[in-house]
Amino acid sequence: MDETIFDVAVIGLGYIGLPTAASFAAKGKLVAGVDVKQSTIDAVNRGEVPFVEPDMGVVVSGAVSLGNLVAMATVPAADAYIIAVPTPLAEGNGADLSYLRSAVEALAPKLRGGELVVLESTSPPGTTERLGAYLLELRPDLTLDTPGPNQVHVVHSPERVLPGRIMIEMVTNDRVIGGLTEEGAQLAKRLYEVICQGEILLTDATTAEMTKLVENTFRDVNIAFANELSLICENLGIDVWKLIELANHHPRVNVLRPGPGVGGHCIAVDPWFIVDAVPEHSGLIRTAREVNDSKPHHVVRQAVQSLADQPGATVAVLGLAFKANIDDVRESPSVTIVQELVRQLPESTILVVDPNVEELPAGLAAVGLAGLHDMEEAVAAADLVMLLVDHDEFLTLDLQSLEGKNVIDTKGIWNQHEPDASRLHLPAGASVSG
Ligand code: SAJ
Repeated sequence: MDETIFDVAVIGLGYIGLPTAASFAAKGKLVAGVDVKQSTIDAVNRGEVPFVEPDMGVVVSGAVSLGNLVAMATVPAADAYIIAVPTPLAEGNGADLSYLRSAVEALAPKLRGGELVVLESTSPPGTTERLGAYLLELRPDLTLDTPGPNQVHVVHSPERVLPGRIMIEMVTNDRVIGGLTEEGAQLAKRLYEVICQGEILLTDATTAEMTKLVENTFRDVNIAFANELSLICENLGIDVWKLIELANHHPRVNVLRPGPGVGGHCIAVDPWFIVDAVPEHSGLIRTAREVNDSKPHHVVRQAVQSLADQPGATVAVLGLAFKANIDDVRESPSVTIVQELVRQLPESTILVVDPNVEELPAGLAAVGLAGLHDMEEAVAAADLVMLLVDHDEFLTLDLQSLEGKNVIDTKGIWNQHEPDASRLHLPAGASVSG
């Protein structure tokens, strides 16, 4: 029997690969989704999304039931390969490219010549060129830049969608495509036009890699400014939320929001790839990273100080995910904060609440926490309530329940100066610090 040749094979069915695969399949392409995790393969083939992301369920289940999306463990033959595997931080601030190497090793034997290979994973400058070189090492019969039947087109097209808005941004965001060759970039443009309504901008591969890193670094540096302001304001005894609200009335000022630190697998990671590439000129970027990384420890210090004369106090921690209304706990500052609280407040009971997270991450189970708690019950039992994530559910908390308790509101959602928070007047007796 002839082997099926898929239109697109997406390698890695995570937060980016799965919605990408489903979006192509929804547009009528025959798509293979490849993953190393059997539970992910089984979930997708049942039409289910194995994580929380708005609007993705209906697209995945529709694509699977139409027969356009099939998940599998091995890479099949395809006309286009999209690599969407993790590129996490390695020792010494570089990227761990081992998943990428495995993906290239898995697809190399399938190439017949003429295919498009797209790297979507966020990558340090030069990675796409190295990917191409590795491909040629594995398949010396192929070529990257000599036109002909043996040419394989390698490009980088960084994913730029925002968790929580992935299905919308996958379609509406502009897309940058950097090719090792102009022809490759054009081929990739024609592919992405199938799912992307935004502008498609063509460049070289290294500029495309840097574009993605710069976007996340821009955000990191700006969040670091907000986080630094929160520390300065604490020292000056002024309200950082009010200050930012006032400053943002200026037509060219848009200060971001302070918080308990920067989480996620992108913004907390990508700036290091630039620092690693050109350390001698990355002082500002490095400092911003350090400011954001220090913020969880500052929040822990605030908590410990506020309980100095209450040994054995109960602490309710609201929010474990790395940001609002998602279930992703990767690099979450909350996880660091809870771990530190357990260590520094050994006599205290720590009650963790997160309506989006089903089970405690391993790092918290390992420090002896038993499970997750109901918001109202945890707050009722607590001497100190710490708000770490602005999940919608926490906005609905009856603020009378905070009466007489210490409150650390790192997101400013219970702050009476919030412009949209007329209902959020704190009861007498509650003290809030941000
Ligand atoms: N945060 C703040 N203050 C703010 C905004 C964010 O403390 O004013 C914190 C969040 O709470 C969270 C972290 O920063 O812990 C990151 O959240 P985010 O919403 O800024 O970004 P991510 O990591 O969910 O997604 C980013 C996006 N990049 C940009 O907006 C430039 C997204 O478009 C990328 O596709 C994604 O990284 C990625 O995968 O690289």
